[in-house]
Amino acid sequence: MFQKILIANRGEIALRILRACRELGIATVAVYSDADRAALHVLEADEAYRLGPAPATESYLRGDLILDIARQSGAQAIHPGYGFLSENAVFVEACEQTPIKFIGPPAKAMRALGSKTRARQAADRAAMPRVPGSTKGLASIDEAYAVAEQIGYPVMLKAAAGGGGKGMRAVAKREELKSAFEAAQSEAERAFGSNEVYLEKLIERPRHIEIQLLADEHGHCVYLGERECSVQRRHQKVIEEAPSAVVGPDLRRRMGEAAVRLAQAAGYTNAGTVEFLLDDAQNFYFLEVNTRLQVEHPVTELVTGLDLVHLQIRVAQGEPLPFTQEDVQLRGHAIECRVYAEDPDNGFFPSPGLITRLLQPAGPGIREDSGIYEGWVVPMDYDPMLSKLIAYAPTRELAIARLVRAIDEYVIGGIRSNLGLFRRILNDTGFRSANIDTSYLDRLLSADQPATRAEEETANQESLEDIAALAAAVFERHRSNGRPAAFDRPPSSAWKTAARREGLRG
Ligand code: MV4
Repeated sequence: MFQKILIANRGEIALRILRACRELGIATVAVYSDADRAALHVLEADEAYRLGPAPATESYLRGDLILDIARQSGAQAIHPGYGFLSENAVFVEACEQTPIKFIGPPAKAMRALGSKTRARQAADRAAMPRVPGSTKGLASIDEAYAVAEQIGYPVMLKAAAGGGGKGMRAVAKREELKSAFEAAQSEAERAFGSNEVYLEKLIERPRHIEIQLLADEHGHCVYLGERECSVQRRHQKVIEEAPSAVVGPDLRRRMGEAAVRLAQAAGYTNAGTVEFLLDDAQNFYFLEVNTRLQVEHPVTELVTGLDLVHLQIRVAQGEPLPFTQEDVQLRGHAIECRVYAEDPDNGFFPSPGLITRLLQPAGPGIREDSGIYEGWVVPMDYDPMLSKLIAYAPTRELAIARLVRAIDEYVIGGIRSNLGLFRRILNDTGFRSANIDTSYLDRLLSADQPATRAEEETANQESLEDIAALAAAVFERHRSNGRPAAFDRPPSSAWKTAARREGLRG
């Protein structure tokens, strides 16, 4: 049994893992960069060790230092969270050379599923429906022409080492294939150090549905239902929910059983997610596997009543899954909003800085997984996710109502956030009727473009008001002897810059 776990992450997920450890009576070791000395995960952990300067390559990505700290502190296991080292097979192999357990799949399974062409081959062996196209890298443009001809245009070029939409190109017709192929190859080489690209048939207006898996080290694997993740912008998920409004018991079972077959064929253990595209005729196609705990895992926890982090730790200790597939029952509906320090009115520009006010929502059916506190400076060095606001209710309708209510309670002062965007999505008739696909949010956001002349004039007027407010803020700052003024919504980017400087000095 683990007595001590090192948490190789930061922010809300480090706190999420810390809480699970506390509940299981396991001591915690935090690691941090210079930008995170005052972060909540450092304050809350039993022990904390400095990794290095703010850049992730010099801190949270330093697998060598993290393993040294695990040894030094006497931790028996490392939980990687998501991002950073969580899907790094080289790091997992390094852990496998030591007595320290990586809480996640074995390196071998991670490698087998990490390459998308290899994962497509594994999907075929597991009789899992996948998008038509190649299962090996394209050796030449002539091979690309031949495959595209066979599956029919439009097609999609993808990088085998890619993920999250990077190195991806849609090709409408034969004349566009050559230049897209060459561009995709060089983009893949630059981004991933491998120029392997392959072809798929383009699925139009798909939904993005994923199946949560959990496997122990004794050959048992279960699926924990699906998550609907179609509401996204530039491959960043914005809202996730469970269950999907369009997945019934039969489709769920077929997707779930296919995902389990794939995991078992790859020797997968611990938590993992199989991503699918779902077309408007309810055909599902395997897309890729995420070999980590995901950001959106809470919606699955709420509808299954399970604690995924407890279960990850237990199966990593060698315990068998404490339940079977038949025991897994879905109940109610959960929806998650990813709250970001970014400004939807200004091209989603990141807005890190000092949090001057914080009122966090609570009450019936509300869960907030957060890593922030009043007085903390959100660093500009990492992904600016502030928290995840999750509602749970017996019905989708009531979950939406609870989220809207919670957003109204939520006050984050000093920095911009995307809370207003959620108010808009949750009140949209398309979202309310679950009429969503992967282009849904782009359509919603383009509805207010381009700005009309009248709107531009209003905007000009508002920027004059901003300048007046800024002058008042500067005056207030002087009057209050250098302490920040009590503004919840700083009116301008100049003020943001000032707040950022303030944070850097602190
Ligand atoms: C596709 C697709 C349509 N057809 N593949 C984007 C991220 C990467 N993991 C796979 N992606 C897509 N692959 C075929 N053959 C559309 C997407 C896609 C998408 C997928 C999931 C979630 C959001 C998306 C947004 C745009 C495109």
